[in-house]
Amino acid sequence: MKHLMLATTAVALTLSSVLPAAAEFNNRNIRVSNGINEDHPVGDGIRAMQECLDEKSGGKLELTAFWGGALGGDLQATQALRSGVQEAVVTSSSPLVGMIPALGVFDLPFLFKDASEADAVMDGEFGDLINEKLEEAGLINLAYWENGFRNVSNSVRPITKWEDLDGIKMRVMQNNIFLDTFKNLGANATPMSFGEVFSALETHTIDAQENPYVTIDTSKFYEVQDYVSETNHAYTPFLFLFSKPIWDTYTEDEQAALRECAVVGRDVERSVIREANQESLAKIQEEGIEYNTLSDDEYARMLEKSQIIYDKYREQIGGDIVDAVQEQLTEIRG
Ligand code: TF8
Repeated sequence: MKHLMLATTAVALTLSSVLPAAAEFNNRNIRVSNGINEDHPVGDGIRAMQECLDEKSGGKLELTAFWGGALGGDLQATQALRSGVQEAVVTSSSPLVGMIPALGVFDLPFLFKDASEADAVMDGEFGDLINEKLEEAGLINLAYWENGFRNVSNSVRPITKWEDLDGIKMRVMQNNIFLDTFKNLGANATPMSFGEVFSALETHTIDAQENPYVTIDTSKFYEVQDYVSETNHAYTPFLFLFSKPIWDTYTEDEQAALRECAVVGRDVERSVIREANQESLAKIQEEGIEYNTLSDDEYARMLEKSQIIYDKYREQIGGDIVDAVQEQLTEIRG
């Protein structure tokens, strides 16, 4: 009997080293928290990601998306990931700067000139460097999706030069770099979580906010704003974050499928959002928003005025991080 067992084990061992192991997938329900609404292009990205997961896992890995901050704001949801009580969140990097200072690099004003620069930086070595910092904080970044270039909306006047921001009560995301950038331009800036913005605009607790056109559209800010000015003052990525404590209990096959499918979703989301941006701008204008751009000279003055933020926050972000992004940008710009 003992011999038989040993022989069986030996055969099993030989077989397992010869045959590829069957892919290991368990039934997993993955809750994905979103601050934005379902008609935002992130919705398209998540549907594409799910199709990819269905194929790879035979329907075992299932995403359940929550919208409009139903599971809490970006910061709260991210904390839930770190403590292992929620699987995933699609969040802007900016509200997380307090826990991961290196993320502040993306808040440096006028860092990227266009989306292709942002893609190259996020999807390249620099993105990996930031992912390491996230992992140290208990967060696995599956991929960089797009929130996008940010523009100022308000209910007071068109912003045609930085001086027009003077005294405007403006909501900014919850970190010092954004706060200081707009204080430095003369605004009366105040940090606030995204979920509070609509009603604060509606009640005139604040006059202004800044977000990509798609968000101004899908979160209906146009209903409570009169002007949109194309400032393109920052590009914020969306991070597709996964809880590291939960991640560590998943099989290698599950992890690989999630990483690969998050990239499939990313490509769909980016392409949809880049088209939707112009459609959203047209739509909010039809809804009565007055739109303006800045002249090249005024744009250059705003950029120049904002350079002080780079020196002020270099140390907090990490000199190595700021140098690394600037080196990569120099390379890209040739
Ligand atoms: C902001 C961000 C948000 C997103 C969203 C809540 O202004 O741009 O729109 O992070 O997921 O707070």
